[in-house]
Amino acid sequence: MCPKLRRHSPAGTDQAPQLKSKPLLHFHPPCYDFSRPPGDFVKQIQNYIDGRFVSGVREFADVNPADGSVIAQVAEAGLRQVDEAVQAARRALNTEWGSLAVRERAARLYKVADAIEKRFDCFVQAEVADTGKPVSLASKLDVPRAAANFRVFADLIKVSGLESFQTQTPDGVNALNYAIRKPLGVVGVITPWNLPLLLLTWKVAPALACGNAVVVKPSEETPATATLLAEAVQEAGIPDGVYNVVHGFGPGSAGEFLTQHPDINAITFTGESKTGAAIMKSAAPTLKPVSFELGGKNAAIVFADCDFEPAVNGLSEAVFLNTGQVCLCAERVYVEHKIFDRFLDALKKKAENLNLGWPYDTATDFGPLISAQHREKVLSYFQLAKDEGATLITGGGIPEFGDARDRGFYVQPTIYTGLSESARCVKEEIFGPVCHVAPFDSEEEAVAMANNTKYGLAASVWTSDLKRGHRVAQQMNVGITWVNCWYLRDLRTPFGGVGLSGIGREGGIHSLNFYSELNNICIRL
Ligand code: NAD
Ligand code: 6OD
Repeated sequence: MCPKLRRHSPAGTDQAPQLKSKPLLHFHPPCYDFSRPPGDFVKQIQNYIDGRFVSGVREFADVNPADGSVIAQVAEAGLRQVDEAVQAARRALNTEWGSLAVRERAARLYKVADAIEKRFDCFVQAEVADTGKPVSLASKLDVPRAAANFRVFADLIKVSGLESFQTQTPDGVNALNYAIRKPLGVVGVITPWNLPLLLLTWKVAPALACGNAVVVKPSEETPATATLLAEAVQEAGIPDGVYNVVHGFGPGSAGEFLTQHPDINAITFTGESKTGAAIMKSAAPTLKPVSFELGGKNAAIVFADCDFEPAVNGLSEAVFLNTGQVCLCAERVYVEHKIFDRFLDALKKKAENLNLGWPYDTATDFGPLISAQHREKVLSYFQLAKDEGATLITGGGIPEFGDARDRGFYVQPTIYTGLSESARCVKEEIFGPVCHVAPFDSEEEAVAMANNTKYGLAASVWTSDLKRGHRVAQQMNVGITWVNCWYLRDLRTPFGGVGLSGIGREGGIHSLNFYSELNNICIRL
């Protein structure tokens, strides 16, 4: 049985329900030995370089956010390990991998997707233990999306086609121009903790589809699934050195070493806006191209003519999914005056009905925050909201369970109203299960309030008037606007933000364009 499940099985108040599906008994490589004796549940998570699991310069603890227990010791990569990973990736570009036909590369990506699905329970268990997210969410979103990322980009690379132009100059010369797609080389992939496997594969799959090799640096909070992916990649026949994992932190650690490394050809990063700024600075001397998916302070606009119940349900998801730790979550909700009180009351009921359970309980729909440090940050905003004069509608504190969850990092789902548009709680990204709800009277006012931010990742608009839906969506100063839905994804669509929310777009052809160099060839006919 997976030790992360066993962790909560002793009788008494710590008892937690088991996963319904059967956990894997054994999982290789031995750094993930789930067959260790009861009680001995601390695992070793190692770096993965050139097809081998290797230690680092020191170890750090991987903590279960549900009860604060240590679930693994993680090997932190130093400069040497990062350099070895980069050199292994460079060498891999000159092996079979560098000359594989596109169709064969795609075939191996399909096999990675199959290998993820074969280990479905293991990935779910590792993701749940690392993040504290409900098992229902990891099984429905994170792990299936990881497999889908590989399949979608394998499909796309096969049909991405080449641009070509037949050229005729005024003096009668004819030429044929066509562009071929070449890999960038070695791509550094740096990812956050909120959707660890989903966001990592969202970058790794298109990078590999384009023929690159990667060195990934998952968040120090969530090292497990990136490491598990190594076995899936191996099983799929992807040569050693194409996929490497280095563990560690940002500044003065593996993250920074990667961004500074002269043999890394590009950096793709998802995380906080201020980290993006630091990475840009450290990648500047070597002029690495960057793709940045950053923070947000997303708005939702709810018109009085919305389909009320679906809008309340949609907003409840948009605010509280993954305990509010999705970059697309709505932290600012603007509701037309005519339905303001009714809507606020309905959203409050949804918040109060969320099931704050053990992550492994299939009935749980709201887990802890990622860490003690992140909880401090979220609680400091709860205090700030009070200081700024907010009216608390629900939540605002720490729930009490009377069991080991009290040692975890839970906060209550929280709703405020009554703040001015210039309040810090309305301006700054909190990244927790909290929103501020404010009324508006006119469409113009709602659009102006929604756009009054330095961020620009996502927005949602809730209305039964289709014309208004289009009109308002087109005025949103963001990268993605949903109308009458939220986080409904088609992986072929452009994804990214404006302002402090990012640089560039990934998704579909946009990912292929970032992860490859186009070489235009002009042939005089
Ligand atoms: P973070 O920026 O603190 O860390 C992200 C990654 O960057 C981690 O792996 C971390 O170790 C690494 N890192 C930190 N400093 C670094 C440095 N100086 N050099 C190199 N690497 C460094 O972000 P987080 O706390 O893990 O994630 C939460 C943030 O991510 C929120 O702001 C959220 O909005 C954002 N996010 C954005 C998207 C998006 O698609 N736009 C998606 C998910 C999360
Ligand atoms: O679904 C995706 O492709 C994606 N990039 C989601 C980002 C979520 C942010 O937390």
